[in-house]
Amino acid sequence: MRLVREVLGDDAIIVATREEEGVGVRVTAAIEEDEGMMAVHPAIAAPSPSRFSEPAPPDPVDIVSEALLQHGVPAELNQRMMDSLADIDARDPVAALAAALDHLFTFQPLPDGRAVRPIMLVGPPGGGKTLTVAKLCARCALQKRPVGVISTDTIRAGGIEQLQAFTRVLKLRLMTVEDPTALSDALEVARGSEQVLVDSAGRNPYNMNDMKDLRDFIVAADIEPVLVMPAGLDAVEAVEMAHAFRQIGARRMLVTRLDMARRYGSLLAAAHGAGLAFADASATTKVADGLIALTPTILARMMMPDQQAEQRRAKQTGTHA
Ligand SMILES: Nc1nc2c(ncn2[C@@H]2O[C@H](COP(=O)(O)OP(=O)(O)OP(=O)(O)O)[C@@H](O)[C@H]2O)c(=O)[nH]1
Ligand SMILES: [Mg+2]
Repeated sequence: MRLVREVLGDDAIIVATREEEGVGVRVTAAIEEDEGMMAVHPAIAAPSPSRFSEPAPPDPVDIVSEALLQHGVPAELNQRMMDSLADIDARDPVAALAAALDHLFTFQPLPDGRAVRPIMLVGPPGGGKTLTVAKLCARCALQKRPVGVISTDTIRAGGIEQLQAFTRVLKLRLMTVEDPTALSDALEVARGSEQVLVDSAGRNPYNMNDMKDLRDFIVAADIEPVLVMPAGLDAVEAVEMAHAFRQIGARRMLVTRLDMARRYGSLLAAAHGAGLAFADASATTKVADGLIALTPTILARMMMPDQQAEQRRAKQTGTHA
């Protein structure tokens, strides 16, 4: 009370006090108006606003704008996302970001059950193709769905053995093929499976021979190439890579290493720039922890984890962030 009176004068009254974890005690105080003033101006009969009252909660759109900058979303895409928020009445920042993502991107997670076409994981070296195949195999094996697994990675030393280590544990037969004709034969063998997954060797998107070799595998049968794109690349580089893989037929992008990067701007830029749909996301090296089927809300939550924690805390304590 002494502190409050020092600041607001002798007419000050304490309206509310509340203990806040890690902060101390928050005191809301007001200055009492005299009776005559209240009678003349009924509008101020309510407790007058105080210099210590709760600040207005921040605008969700401002929080999204801040997040897009932090994620290094390139300026033009950033502007488009912000423009798309103009007509949206967002309740909270995650909902606002999800709405912008929904407006500008397509989300098509890989099938959890039967897949119509075999899926070939393609992409730059080291992006996470083999680990992704292992995760998809494990998902099928857990659901007791018959799965066909083929590796075309006879290029890198140890490429086959790496996948074999997983298929052995899952008691799956791994077929290995060296050329497009052999792939076509292996796909015939795996025809009865609910899903057929094909691993491929890492390819340099800027090397024409590399990309031609890969295209030869893709056109050998009715295969869907899915680009595996790691987070953490330069945004312009990611867009150019995505374009190169789109040219050989990729329409979806599975993003990896989300646990190893803090900025997802390059992934948004790649998907938007090359017109690829988001499929699933990988955020762990653990095969058993699998993949995350992306939706606008899930991606928005992943882009604003602090915001999520803050909202949960606010719900529990009844405060605004
Ligand atoms: N932390 C983390 N590591 C990942 C993730 N995905 C893949 N990795 C790791 O990245 C490395 C490369 O993964 P691979 O699956 O071998 O990548 P690849 O695309 O098959 O590589 P190449 O066949 O050499 O082109 C491995 O050490 C993986 O464990 C992920 O989501 N998070
Ligand atoms: Mg590999």
